[in-house]
Amino acid sequence: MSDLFTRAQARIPGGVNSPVRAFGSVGGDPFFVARAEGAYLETEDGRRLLDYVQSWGASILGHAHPVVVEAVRRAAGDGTSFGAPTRREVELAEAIADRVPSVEKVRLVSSGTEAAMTAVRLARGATGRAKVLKFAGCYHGHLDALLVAAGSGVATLGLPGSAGVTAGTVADTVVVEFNDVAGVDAAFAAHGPDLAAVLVEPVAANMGLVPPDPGFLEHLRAQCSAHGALLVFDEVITGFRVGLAGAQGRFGITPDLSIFGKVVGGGLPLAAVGGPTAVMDELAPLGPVYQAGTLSGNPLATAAGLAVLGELSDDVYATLEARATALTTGLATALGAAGFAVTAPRAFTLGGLFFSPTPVRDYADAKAGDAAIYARFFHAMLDRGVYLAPSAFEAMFPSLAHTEADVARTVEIAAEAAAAVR
Ligand code: HOZ
Repeated sequence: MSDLFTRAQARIPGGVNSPVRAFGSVGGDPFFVARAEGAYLETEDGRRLLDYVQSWGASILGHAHPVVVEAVRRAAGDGTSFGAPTRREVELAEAIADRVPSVEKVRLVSSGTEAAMTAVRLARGATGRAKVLKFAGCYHGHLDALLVAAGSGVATLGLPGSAGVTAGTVADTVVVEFNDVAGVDAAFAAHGPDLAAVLVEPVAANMGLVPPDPGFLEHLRAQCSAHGALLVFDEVITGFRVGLAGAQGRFGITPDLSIFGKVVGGGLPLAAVGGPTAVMDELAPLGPVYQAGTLSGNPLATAAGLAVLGELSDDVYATLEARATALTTGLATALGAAGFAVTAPRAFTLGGLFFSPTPVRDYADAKAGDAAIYARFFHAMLDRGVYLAPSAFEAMFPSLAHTEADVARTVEIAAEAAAAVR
C-alpha cells in the first residue's frame, strides 16, 4: 500500500472523498493523481495512464486545457470568492440559455447534488405537490430524497440505499425501472395528482451506460404534461457532453427543468438548475422556494465554465462521437474475440461496457452483468496503462484530447488484457 493511501486512510474515511474512488468493487488500492494533461493522468507513483474517466466526464477538452488553465489563472488573480454578484455569472447564465432552448433562467450552485436538491424543492414549491418519481439505477447525487435505488457509488457498493436516510425523507419518492413504460403509467395512475416531478437521466450513465428505449423519454414528457408534473432532466453527465443542447437537444425533448454539472463548470465545482422563467422565479429572492450558497457562481468556476463552453461546437461533438464509436466497437470486438460475452453501448459521445451477453435496458440488467470479470479486466487494463472507471456501474468518457491513435492503442491493449484475464 502506498504511504499516501496509508496516511489518507488515517484521516479520511476509506482514504477517499467520494466512495467510487476507493476501488471498492474492483479491489486493490486507488492511485493518487499528481498531475494530468490532455488524455493522460500522472500518478504519485510515477505512472502515466490513458484516462477514460476524465473527472467523470467533466474534462471534455481533456485535462489542463490551456484555454481553461489561462482563464482560471487570470480569474484567480482577481480574487477567488466574493459572495457577491459578478459579471461572469451573468455571462455563464446567458451562455447556458443561448445553447439550451428549454432554459430561460439559471441558478448556479456548486455541485450536481445541490442542483438536484434545488430542482426537487423547486418542483415541489412550484406545483404544491410532494411526490417525486425517479428511476432505479439513476443517480442524482447524494440528497436524501433521491438516495433510493441509486446508481453510481451506491450501486458500486451494492447498497440498497443509505443509512441515515429516514423512511420519512423517502416516503414521497416513487421508484420505477428505467425504460419501463408500463411502470411509469402505473405510477401515474397511483400518484398522478401528487407527483411534483419526474427526474430522469435522459441517458442513464450511473449504472453503466443505459440509453433510453426509443419513445421512453417522449412518454415521460407526455405523462408529465397530462398530469401537471414537471419533467426534470438530470443532464449533469449529458449536458454539453453529448451536444451543445445536451441530451434534450439530441432527443428533441423539452424538459421543464434541467440540471447541469461537470462540463458546465469546466472541471471546477459548479452546477446549475435551469428552466422557464415562470418556474425559476419561484426561487428566492423572487419566490418562496429557498436556496443559497456562499460559493454559488464562484468566479474561478464561472471562468472555467465559460472557457469550456466557448470551445464546444458541432465539430467537437462529431469528433467525440467518432472516438466513442471506435472505443465501444473496438472493445466489443477485442473482448468478443477473446470469448467474453460483452455489450458495449454508446450514446452519442459516451461509452459503456457490460460483461453481459444481452443488451442492458435497466438496473436489473445492469446488476446482472459480471462485475467480477469487469474488475479483472479493469486491473489488466490499468496494469497496461489504461484507466477505465473503477466500477462496472459507470460510463467511459473519451475527451477531445483522446486521439484516434490513443483509442486504437486502447483497443490493442484491451485484446492483450482480455487474453490475460481469460
Ligand atoms: N458520482 C461520480 C460518478 N458518477 C463519482 C464521483 C467521484 O468519485 O469523484
